[in-house]
Amino acid sequence: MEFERPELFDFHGVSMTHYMTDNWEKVQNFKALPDDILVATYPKAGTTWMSYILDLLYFKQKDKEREKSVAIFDRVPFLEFITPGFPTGLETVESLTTRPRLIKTHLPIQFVPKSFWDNNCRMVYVARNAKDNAVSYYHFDRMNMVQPEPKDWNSFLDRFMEGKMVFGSWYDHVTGWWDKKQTYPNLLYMFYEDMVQDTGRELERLCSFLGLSTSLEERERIRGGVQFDAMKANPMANYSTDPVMDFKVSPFMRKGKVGDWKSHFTVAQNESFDEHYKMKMKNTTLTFKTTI
Ligand code: PPS
Repeated sequence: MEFERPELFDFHGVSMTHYMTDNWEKVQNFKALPDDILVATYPKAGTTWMSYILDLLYFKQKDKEREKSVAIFDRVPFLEFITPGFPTGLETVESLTTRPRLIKTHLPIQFVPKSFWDNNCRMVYVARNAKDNAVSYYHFDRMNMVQPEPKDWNSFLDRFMEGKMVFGSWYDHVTGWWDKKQTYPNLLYMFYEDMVQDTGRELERLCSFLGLSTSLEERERIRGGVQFDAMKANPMANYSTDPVMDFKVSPFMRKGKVGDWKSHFTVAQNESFDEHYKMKMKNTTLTFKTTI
């Protein structure tokens, strides 16, 4: 099947593509259940990693078949996604028979459907430092045929700084969710860098937020299964079964590192990025590690 790269357009003040907005009304009217768990991220911040961790925490013991034959994007559907040739994200959510439903979104805070708030649903947000996030997004847009054409790295980085990316500005996204966390206790805000640095500790934090009592042994088993190399080799987790992705250009599970930005940013790009970053992030208490 041939896929068409979309154009970006302004959607209520956020850059989007029609693959993320064509189902808008239905997405906005989505009826969340009180035990639904929303996995929210800016694209390329660790969504798949968190999704897979949650899936193993809830279903590994109960459903061995799922582990072998159901891809992560069918276990944790992408709520707003709508692309010809696929069931919509919403249809996939509605076909889930297991509980709790784990639901993925990249929506900025102001676009989250109201019923998630009305039902006081639990949400896990994962944030990743801007530089690695931009690099990962660039390679993703190169290999994903339903994303806008990324062109060259330099112009992509300029566009990232301007917030002209699918799902808008990284700066607005991470700070918007951070601000929400201050008043909504059912939101756990996690960092990709912390997960890389100490996956076991972050797993424990996650379990405590979810009220799951897992043994150390069980958490260790999960930790082993969600390591980068294990997920990269796992066809149910590595997106190799998704036809919109061209693995000849780049794998989905690319490097999984903190600090890969150093092999992409020139000295000049780094300086202007840092200056712009300071200005954009001057009013927030949110901070990131760019190396560990
Ligand atoms: S998407 O398309 O928005 O859902 O992508 P997302 O899953 O958010 O991000 C993909 C990046 O996360 C890395 N990744 C991991 N890193 C470390 N450990 C594990 N287990 C892991 N799983 C996914 C993946 O490699 C992408 O980052 P880059 O830097 O491109 O390698």
